[in-house]
Amino acid sequence: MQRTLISMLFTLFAVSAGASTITIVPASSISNAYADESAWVQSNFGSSFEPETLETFNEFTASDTTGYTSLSTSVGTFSVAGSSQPGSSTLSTGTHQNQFTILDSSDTPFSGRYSTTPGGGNWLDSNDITGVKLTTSLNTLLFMITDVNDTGGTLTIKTQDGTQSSAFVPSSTAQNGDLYFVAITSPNPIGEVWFLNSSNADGWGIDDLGTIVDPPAPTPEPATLSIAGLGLAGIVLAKKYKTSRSAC
Ligand SMILES: [Ca+2]
Ligand SMILES: [Ca+2]
Ligand SMILES: [Ca+2]
Repeated sequence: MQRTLISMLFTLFAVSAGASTITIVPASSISNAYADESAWVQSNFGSSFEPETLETFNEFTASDTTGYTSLSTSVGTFSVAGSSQPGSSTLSTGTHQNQFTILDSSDTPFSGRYSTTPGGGNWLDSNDITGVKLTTSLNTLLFMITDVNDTGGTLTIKTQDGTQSSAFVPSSTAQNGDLYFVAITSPNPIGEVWFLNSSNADGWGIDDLGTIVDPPAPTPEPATLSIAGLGLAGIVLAKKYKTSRSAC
């Protein structure tokens, strides 16, 4: 009973912290994650909206020896968060520096992180550093994230307005490589999103970042247009005929 009350208070606190919301949904497979994404978009914005992927990281070169402190992408700029710590040099490999990396399945020194893009390719990897920041002008940000909290760390996602969540629930059967769909939405541009890890030996991979779109209604078929055009021409001709007859 007391636990319920505490969790209710905690929920209220999380909601009142800021205008944005963070939704974390565990997924059993990549296709399941995309189904969760579509369902979330439709239930929050209506059936005319759909998710649109903007960043697959496939335009970058994957390398476990090249790291970044800042990287401009289609959804905003990723950078190393202030006071971030480098990945452990004994427990992780990668660049051994306070940098994040772009990896693919042949380059990765980490297990359980992968591209969620259909057909494979690259992802952005935390390289086990403890803080990554994304600065974005989007109001709604959608993404897939892998390998969270599998070796004792806790990942917290926090937005600029103070909203935060660490509601990752690893599956007991497939903890290494666990996949989540995450949605962040705000009435205003989200601004900064922090990915803060409690351990420098428990990183994660992020991929397929995007937003929501409301596709325009399909344009009428050319045949329909010409029929409509003929109808309009008919009305004009009839009017002209009427006018010329009344002039007689
Ligand atoms: Ca990818
Ligand atoms: Ca792992
Ligand atoms: Ca991990």
